[in-house]
Amino acid sequence: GTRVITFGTFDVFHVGHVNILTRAHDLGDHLTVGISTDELNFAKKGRYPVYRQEHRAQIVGSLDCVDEVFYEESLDLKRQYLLEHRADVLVMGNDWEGRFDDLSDVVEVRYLPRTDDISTTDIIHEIRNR
Ligand code: C2G
Repeated sequence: GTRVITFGTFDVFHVGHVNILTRAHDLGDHLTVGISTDELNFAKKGRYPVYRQEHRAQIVGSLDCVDEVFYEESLDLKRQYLLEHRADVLVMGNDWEGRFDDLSDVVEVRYLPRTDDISTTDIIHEIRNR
């Protein structure tokens, strides 16, 4: 069967996350999700996620459309992760358009449209301003 893989932080889990994960699931027979670690987020964005990695992994791993989760510790290990998990298709939101094209020799790279008008950052601001 076709093995699909995707990556993300999935902090303050919302409907945009549901949409990309269900669409990723529908592209194959098995979906693996790499959950960006707290330290990777700190390195990338200069802040820690609201939800710690264990909770983010538990939430994503509890979905019917997700078969397996693991921790993504570095952006530079993508190729290794794809091989370890025997991925056929890499799915990313189109905010990453073009960024992983160099992996096309090991997987089919698919960028799916993001869900409009929702993001973790907006939710954090919305809560803060109440
Ligand atoms: N997403 C979406 N629509 C939104 C918000 C997010 O489709 N409104 C998608 C993103 O495009 C991404 C996934 O949901 O594919 C997870 O988003 P983030 O948690 O923001 O992931 P990010 O921090 O970009 O981590 O290795 C790559 C990175 O670790 C991806």
